[in-house]
Amino acid sequence: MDVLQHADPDVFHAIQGEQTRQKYGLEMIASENYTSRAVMAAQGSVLTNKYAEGYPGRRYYGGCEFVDEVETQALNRAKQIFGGDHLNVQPHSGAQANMAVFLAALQPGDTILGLDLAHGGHLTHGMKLNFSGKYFKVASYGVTKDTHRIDFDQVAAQAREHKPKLVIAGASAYPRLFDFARFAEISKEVGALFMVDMAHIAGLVAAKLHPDPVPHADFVTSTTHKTLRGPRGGLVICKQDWAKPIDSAVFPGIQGGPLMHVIAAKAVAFGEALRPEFVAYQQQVIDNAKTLADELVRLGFPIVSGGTDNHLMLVDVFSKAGVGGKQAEKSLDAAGITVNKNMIPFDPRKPLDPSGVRIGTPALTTRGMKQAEMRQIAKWISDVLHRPADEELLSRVRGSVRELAEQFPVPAEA
Ligand code: DSN
Repeated sequence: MDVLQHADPDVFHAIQGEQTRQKYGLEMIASENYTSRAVMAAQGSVLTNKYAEGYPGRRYYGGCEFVDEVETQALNRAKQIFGGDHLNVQPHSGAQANMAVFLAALQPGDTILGLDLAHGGHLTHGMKLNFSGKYFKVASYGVTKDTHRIDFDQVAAQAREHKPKLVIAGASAYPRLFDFARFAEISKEVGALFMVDMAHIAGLVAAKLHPDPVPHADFVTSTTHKTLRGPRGGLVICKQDWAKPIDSAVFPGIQGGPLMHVIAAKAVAFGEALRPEFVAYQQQVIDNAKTLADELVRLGFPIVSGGTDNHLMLVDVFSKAGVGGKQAEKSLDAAGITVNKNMIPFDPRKPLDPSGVRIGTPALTTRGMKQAEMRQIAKWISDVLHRPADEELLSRVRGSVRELAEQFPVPAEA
């Protein structure tokens, strides 16, 4: 960073600002995490200079012997973690991983069936402005009104009615375990392919603390930067029959040169995920989420589905505190607690100012926080949400947040 300070003070200044924000605030966006310094070192390495279109041993450029080693390490380690017949670690993101599956398995105009965005689904599972919604017909399923769990009667009914070519399981805001076997059964019944987007839960799957999608799905896609705690990027795992179509869909289908520095960082993160302490970390992520959810319930906040089995929860802030998700996000941020506004299932309000906020524990758990800290944070969240415009309170909580944050260094500083 010294080099950058002298070479480009403007960019350096912005990065310093972000580093300070990450250090003194409480990062509770469920899809974010802190990578290790080793992951960042690989990502900031000379591998960013290298073009390597193709795959290990069959590249379109010379000088690929070392990047071949790196990509092979990433592939071997990912396979050790997740199993699966064939893997591709080149997707630049989770959206690219999903796009590769669509390109490999579907024709424009085919039908997909995924979780409704308003019930916790993802943009790439059929949102109308996304490629998935523009080039494919979209059918959706949701959660039940009473349990807020996936409504499998609806999944089956929608599958029978729309005869999708691809059924998708996976979510951005779903706090319960996925029953992948049941999805696979329904897909099979209607002759559909089955894809699981495990981006949010990949770390839990790696630690065997969430049911494993790999045996059940034709395709499993993921990001590498959420609970998995690697660099920003994507990954596809598929059955052997799909190996060639997936590889050609990633390159040359939707991408050119792979980001070898990111693939190196993925390899490092996969190495970390193979260590025993990674399982303890993921267990703590879940324990922290359960404690936080229980405490918020105790303080009177309705939590979607009544709690959580994973790393995140959806809190209905509007019905308890009369504050919309937009204001809740803003006031919590002013108090040093970063979350995102989020629709809750059957939300009477609009996406830009919904009834809920989504809260996750992966990043704070990486800093070493445990149940006692979660209880304290729940109290601060409750205080802020009851008096979201009280500047004096927000500033007091911000001070306390900073004191707590200082006791738990972020990996970039440790
Ligand atoms: N944007 C991510 C999330 O926050 O869940 C999903 O891609």
